[in-house]
Amino acid sequence: MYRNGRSIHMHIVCHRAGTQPPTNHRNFPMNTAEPLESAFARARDQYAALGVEVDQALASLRSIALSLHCWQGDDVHGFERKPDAASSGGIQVTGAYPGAARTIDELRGDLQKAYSLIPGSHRLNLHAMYGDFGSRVVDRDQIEPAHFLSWMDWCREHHLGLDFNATCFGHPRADTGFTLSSTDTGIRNFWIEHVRRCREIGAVIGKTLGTACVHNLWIPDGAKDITVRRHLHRTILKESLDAIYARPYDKDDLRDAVESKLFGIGSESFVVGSHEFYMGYALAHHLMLCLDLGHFHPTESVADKVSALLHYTDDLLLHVSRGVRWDSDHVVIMNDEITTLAEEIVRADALGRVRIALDFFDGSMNRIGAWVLGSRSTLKALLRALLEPRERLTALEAEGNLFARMALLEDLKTMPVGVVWDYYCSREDVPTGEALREAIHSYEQQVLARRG
Ligand code: RNT
Ligand code: ZN
Repeated sequence: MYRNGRSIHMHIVCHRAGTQPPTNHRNFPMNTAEPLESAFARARDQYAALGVEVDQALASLRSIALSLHCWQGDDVHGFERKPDAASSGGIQVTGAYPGAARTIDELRGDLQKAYSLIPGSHRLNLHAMYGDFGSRVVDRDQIEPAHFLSWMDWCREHHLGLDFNATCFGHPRADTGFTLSSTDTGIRNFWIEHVRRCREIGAVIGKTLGTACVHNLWIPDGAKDITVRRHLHRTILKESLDAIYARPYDKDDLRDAVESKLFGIGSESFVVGSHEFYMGYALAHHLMLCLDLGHFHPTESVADKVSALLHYTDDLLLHVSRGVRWDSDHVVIMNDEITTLAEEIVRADALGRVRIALDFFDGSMNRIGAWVLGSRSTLKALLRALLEPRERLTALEAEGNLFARMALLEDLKTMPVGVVWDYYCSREDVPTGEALREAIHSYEQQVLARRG
């Protein structure tokens, strides 16, 4: 069995009185005073008493592949030779923490570090602007599978599936705020060509790596102020999508997703690709709908949409993110949004029908740390959901014993999920606690600090 190219072997060294703090074989000190193995055995018994099989939960967790977004590593810059500077397209990265990746090799090194600190086997999510263009200027309507061959090789080498995204922002032809819904035929056709090529690249990626590539489409189209031609822009977007998705691909190679948004910077009053627009389009055309946790009203529950939409669509794409005020892309932490989302997926028995991608970017902290923390928080939320005594909760609800249902749900919050998590990390050969912080710190000192 492989994880990121290394063979997995379990190794737990128990604490011996009077010796150094216990470590695993990679010399990471462990968190707990009690030997992890015996703490885990007690936790397993506690869960078993509720009818929960911890080993089964861990096996399910191990099978979940998160799609890690390449754009956290360099603040959504990409590797294009840009003839001129262009607008951000409604997304903005703040923060000037040193050490952002400047080249493909640096980004790959950082990603490798991040994967080595996240338990499990995962995927990579690439944006079109991260192609291997060398020193050539390759405009977006000229990109080809050849520009992504080195990424495919890298992913194969590291046992990673690869997902893909059209990049319809950060380009002079996106400066009006409209791309696929532009009233300018030249602009619209340029972007249609770009997205068509991205789907083709995605299909090549899926076929080459033997695991379907999810191609997600998000466009920045919208306007700052009151717009009177909303219907017209949506008509144009629909026509563009029809042109883009006219070409069928084998679903084993390519899965198409479309992502809505509520508002962006510079598109506060009108977003062409709203939730209703894309939900309608995706359901009518059998595409995947992408729900980004930061793209809805603050009191709207994305979790609640899962069991509704899964009645009408085979699968869903999630962009796990954290909205704070105007920003939809803060680093994911284990908050209510993510824990209820995980619960909804697990309770609906929908792990096999949901693709989980990460989507946040923070330039104010160690970027590898941000990747790792967001990924681990997502996995931890999923683990907590997998450790729920589903049968018991279901029975209490069916009996109408609503007090007991609530009391059990409250008890679960203080069950030893942390011990199970630490055990899982140890088994997967990744550090926890202080050792994790130390691993991020030493990579910063040894690698990131050397970047100008
Ligand atoms: C923007 C969307 C989109 C982007 C990435 C970079 O609001 O969330 O998914 O974050 O494509
Ligand atoms: Zn997103």
